[in-house]
Amino acid sequence: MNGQNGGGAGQVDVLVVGAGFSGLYLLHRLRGMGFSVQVIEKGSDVGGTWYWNRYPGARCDIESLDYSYSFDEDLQQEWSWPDRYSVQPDILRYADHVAERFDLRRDITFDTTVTAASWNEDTGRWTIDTDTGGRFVATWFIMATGCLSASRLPDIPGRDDFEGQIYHTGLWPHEPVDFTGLNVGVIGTGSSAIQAIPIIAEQAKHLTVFQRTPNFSVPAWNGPLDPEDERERKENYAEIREFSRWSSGGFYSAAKDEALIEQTDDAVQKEIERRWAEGGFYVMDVYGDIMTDARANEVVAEFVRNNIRSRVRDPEVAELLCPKAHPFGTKRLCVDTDYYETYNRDNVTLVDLKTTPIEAITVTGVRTTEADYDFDAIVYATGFDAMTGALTNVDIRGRDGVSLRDKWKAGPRTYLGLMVAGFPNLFTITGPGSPSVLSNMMTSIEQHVEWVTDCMAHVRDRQMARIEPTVAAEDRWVDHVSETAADTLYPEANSWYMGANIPGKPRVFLPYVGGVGTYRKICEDVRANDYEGFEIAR
Ligand code: FAD
Ligand code: N01
Repeated sequence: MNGQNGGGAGQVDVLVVGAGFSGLYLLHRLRGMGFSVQVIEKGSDVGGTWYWNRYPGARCDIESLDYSYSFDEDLQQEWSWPDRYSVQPDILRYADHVAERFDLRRDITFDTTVTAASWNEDTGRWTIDTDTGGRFVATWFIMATGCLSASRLPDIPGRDDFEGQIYHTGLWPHEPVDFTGLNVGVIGTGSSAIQAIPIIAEQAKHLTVFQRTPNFSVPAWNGPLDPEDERERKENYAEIREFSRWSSGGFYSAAKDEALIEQTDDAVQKEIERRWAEGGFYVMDVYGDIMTDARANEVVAEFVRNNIRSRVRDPEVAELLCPKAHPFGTKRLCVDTDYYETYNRDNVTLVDLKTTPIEAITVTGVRTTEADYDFDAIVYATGFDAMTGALTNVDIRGRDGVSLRDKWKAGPRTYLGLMVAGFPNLFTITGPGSPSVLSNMMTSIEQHVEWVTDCMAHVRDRQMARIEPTVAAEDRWVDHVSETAADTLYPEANSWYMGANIPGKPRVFLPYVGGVGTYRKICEDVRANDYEGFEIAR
């Protein structure tokens, strides 16, 4: 069962799909509990997101001291991050270190994609097929396939006609790409683009950015990790991690409950500036009502717009870069280093696709309704089929052959984002209906992995063989997730949180917006109440 590469087949207790941070921790923990485990990974090595997203400028936007595992005290004390927000190669080096440290690779089969899985009611087992002809039989089937792993090229007419170099940020080549002296077009202005654009602009002869929707981006204030800060954090790591587990966003930030609209203008200005000076996501925690009250949100939104206006010299370009059609934070906040300043360069042009949409990709570049642009290279920073794409890419069939794709036609249905009625013993790590992408994913991954593995051990220890949610519990949870979102401003944006970036995808708010701590409490109560909402059977 120790296939490093190639097809492989056999019987195991647990089949895990994906060797990102979720899959690695699952493997380590399940092994420690005495389960036999096989991990299948499409890529040639570990790291998931950080294996695939090698575009220039790729880095995390949760501080590395938070965006790292907390489950092993020695690991978190011994590992040192060079930067406050680490670059992709450093995060990948960390994933590699974890795989080596815990000897994980021997149970991972690389270069293999899981294509189908079906539940056999008589045997109480999953049969899992791969693209290399492998077939595995497992009692437990865990999709650790990532929320942002199904990268997406938009269906623009003529897309395959372009004869220059084509890149997608989420499928970047392993060898460095040098844009020196090239005319480059970047399509998209989400988090990936905002990180890549300043660096591509430094290399390229000319860079043209095609923007459909401007995003709110805040400065990271990145730099080398302050040794004193590191020492202090590590001394208090246990406390800090525990705080994060019960926080709203899963990282070390004290969210303010007070309402912005009840403060004086002067106090608000000072508080936003204070949070702004901390950099990145900390500004989201500035007041308790900014994601629920449009008036409060607009105050922060205008603060960010004014910052854009102060950073971009050409007032027309600055206005184009100012988001006005969606509330602050309702599309994922971007965190940048010198993004807006890049538009002050002579070799950078911004094209507003709202007024001049793309008509086609041509042999030589991009045609909008206004002009033809010729490029040596086009970079698609066009994102992912988020949260559900990697799950529905696999033909998963539960009881009576019901397919997950069919069950989720009108939007994903899960209980707690963890399990699906009709699909016994299938778990989805950071699945739709859990806080996942609205949080520091490391915190959410650890919480899910620990809950799932404890649940499996519980079923085993009771001499039982299967667990699945009831339809009633699932229905209640789906309603709760959408009602919680409806109380916020999030549904107002055409975001990937809403499935709005994929034509035809149902418009449903995908993650659970109740907060990491609240969600953890719900999951712990479910467990304490003998897995309330689940049926456990022999
Ligand atoms: P992934 O890392 O996505 O791993 C899933 C793995 O499953 C992939 O390797 C994939 O190849 C494999 N897989 C999928 N389908 C199949 C299949 N059918 N068969 C075989 N293998 C399969 N989150 C944060 O909290 N903070 C950040 O700063 C942050 N930065 C990010 C930056 C980028 C560029 C991106 C894209 C995401 C970022 N995220 C961030 C989210 C990030 O995805 C998570 O933090 C985390 O890395 C997810 O880990 P995972 O193991 O759950 O999924
Ligand atoms: O993808 P996105 P991403 N024509 O979907 C545009 C995480 N992440 O890869 O907004 C023209 O956000 C699209 O336009 P619009 C993070 O969670 C984190 O950037 O749909 N444009 C948008 O501008 C993030 O949210 C980091 O109108 C088209 C862009 O492409 C998530 O991954 C870094 C188009 C896609 O933006 C995804 O980010 C990177 C079309 N047909 C990623 N189709 C960190 O910093 C799409 N677009 C940690």
